[in-house]
Amino acid sequence: MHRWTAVAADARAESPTALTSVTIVVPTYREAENLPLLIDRVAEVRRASGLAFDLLFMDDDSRDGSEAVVGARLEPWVQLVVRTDERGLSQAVLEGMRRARGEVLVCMDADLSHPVEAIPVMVSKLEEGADFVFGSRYVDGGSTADDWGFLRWLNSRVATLLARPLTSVRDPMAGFFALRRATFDQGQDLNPVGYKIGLELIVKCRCERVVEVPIHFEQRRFGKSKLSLKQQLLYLQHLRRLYVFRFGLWSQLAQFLAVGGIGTVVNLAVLTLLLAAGVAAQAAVAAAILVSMCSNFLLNRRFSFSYARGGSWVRQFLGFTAASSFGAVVNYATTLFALGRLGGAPPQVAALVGIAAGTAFNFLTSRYLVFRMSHVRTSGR
Ligand SMILES: Nc1nc2c(ncn2[C@@H]2O[C@H](COP(=O)(O)OP(=O)(O)O)[C@@H](O)[C@H]2O)c(=O)[nH]1
Ligand SMILES: [Mg+2]
Repeated sequence: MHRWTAVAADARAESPTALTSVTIVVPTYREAENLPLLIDRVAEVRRASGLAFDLLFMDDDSRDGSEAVVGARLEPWVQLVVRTDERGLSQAVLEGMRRARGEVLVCMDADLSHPVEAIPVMVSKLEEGADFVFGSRYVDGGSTADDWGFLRWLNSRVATLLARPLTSVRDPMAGFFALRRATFDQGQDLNPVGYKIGLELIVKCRCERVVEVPIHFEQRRFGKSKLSLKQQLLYLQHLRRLYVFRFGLWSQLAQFLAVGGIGTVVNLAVLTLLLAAGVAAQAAVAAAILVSMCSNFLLNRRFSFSYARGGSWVRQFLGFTAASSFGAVVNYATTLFALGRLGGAPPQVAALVGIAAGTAFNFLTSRYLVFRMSHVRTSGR
């Protein structure tokens, strides 16, 4: 731990890019036992590094004595804000960052799992030109406490893998990170759901130079983790929003194609069931198409084009079925055209060309006519 402090102090000496004031934003919920220990550790690093740290606890009305504990230790560089209107880790962090005084903003857990001693190194990385610095368990020199259960490890790895298209960072999940206030101020549309505020910030603040410094991640000693199953499900919703923000039209197309895939399964399942129930083939095929069109509509409205959920669903449904029917005509006409042009190629190749043309037609009309952007209600959906 002392190695970090020494390195950072050297790196900062008289540099024109030196960043001297640092606000450590610590979201807290029922962490009273941990707070005095954390204040002590920050005080020690503060003394050793020469950085002007201040510590801002953002508490969501824990009512567990946190206020009294911090009140007893009050110094000009230690503050506690109690939020009573809403509860949420990411909201608490964002509000803390907006209130923070420092040129550098650091976020860390209150539970002593993140080493305060790494902060001077993180600050020096920002001074060297990084936009964003993560404390990382998964780079060389990083580690986690031995008693991390397999399930928790697996959970963290899967979550990281899902974020891979957004960042090549090995560990964007540890919740320990630093950025310049100026970078934070560039953030557009900050609207986090759930726990992964670091991921939200690197995407929405368009951070390009994201670096990691190794940390040893300690198991919390007091209190319980607040990471619930609900938070983990919210993570999927959060990821989807970040994909839309980063990849725009491409992410809509990917969702549209996935919905089409699901629609195919729905179609075949309904057809199989109806045929098994003795329904005549013509009627069963028509019903299967109708049901899959409805499921495609619902899924596209909920996911691919969720920004348009505020629009009239009747108008959208009629538009979607009309566009899909016309898409079938485009598919048919293109297939016939391709059959004529492709000479000796098997008809399946022409059919694939037709399917591609029909799908492109459906996607473009859905995106630009049926679920037009003019229906956008709020940002970041
Ligand atoms: N203000 C606030 N802080 C929270 C909330 N949920 C968790 N925290 C804090 O956020 C940090 C991370 O939570 P933690 O339970 O350690 O999650 P884990 O590290 O993933 O197990 C801790 O300092 C918690 O006290 C919340 O709803 N509001
Ligand atoms: Mg924690």
